[in-house]
Amino acid sequence: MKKLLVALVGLSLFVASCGDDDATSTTTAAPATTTTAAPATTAAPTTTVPPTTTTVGALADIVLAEFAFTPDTVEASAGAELTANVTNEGSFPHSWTVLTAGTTVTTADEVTDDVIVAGTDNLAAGESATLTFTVREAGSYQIVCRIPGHIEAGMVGTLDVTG
Ligand SMILES: [Cu+2]
Repeated sequence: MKKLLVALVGLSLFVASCGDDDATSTTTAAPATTTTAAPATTAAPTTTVPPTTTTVGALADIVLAEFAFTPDTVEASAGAELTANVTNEGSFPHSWTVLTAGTTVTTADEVTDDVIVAGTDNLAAGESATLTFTVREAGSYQIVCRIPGHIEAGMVGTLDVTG
């Protein structure tokens, strides 16, 4: 009896699959597994540590502290608008200043207006700023903190722009 039922089910599946359209496969693609985030159930604030390298389509979160940028390397596409949300989580003032391609400085004195592509003001401890800019040419751009002494202390990074 069970055997017969299985056979019938098999037959009906066969009939169903040989339906109206024999030109195209009848195996319809399963709906893509939805990756919608489940409603947040965690109450704790997320304090995710940014990776050391961030790929930037449009947005980068940059943290300034003594004496480093996190992440220290940012990747972007030439011609794409970049928005950097820069927060000084350190105790001293800091800046996040992108220099022109080919410019490499070793002290803040060398960071003159003509070598700055974009940069925040000097941000006091706890301050943040949003910087929106577009780099049109591919290349490697040095990022520095222009507070005197901070480049020497290690506050340098790189903006890698790919064409
Ligand atoms: Cu600094």
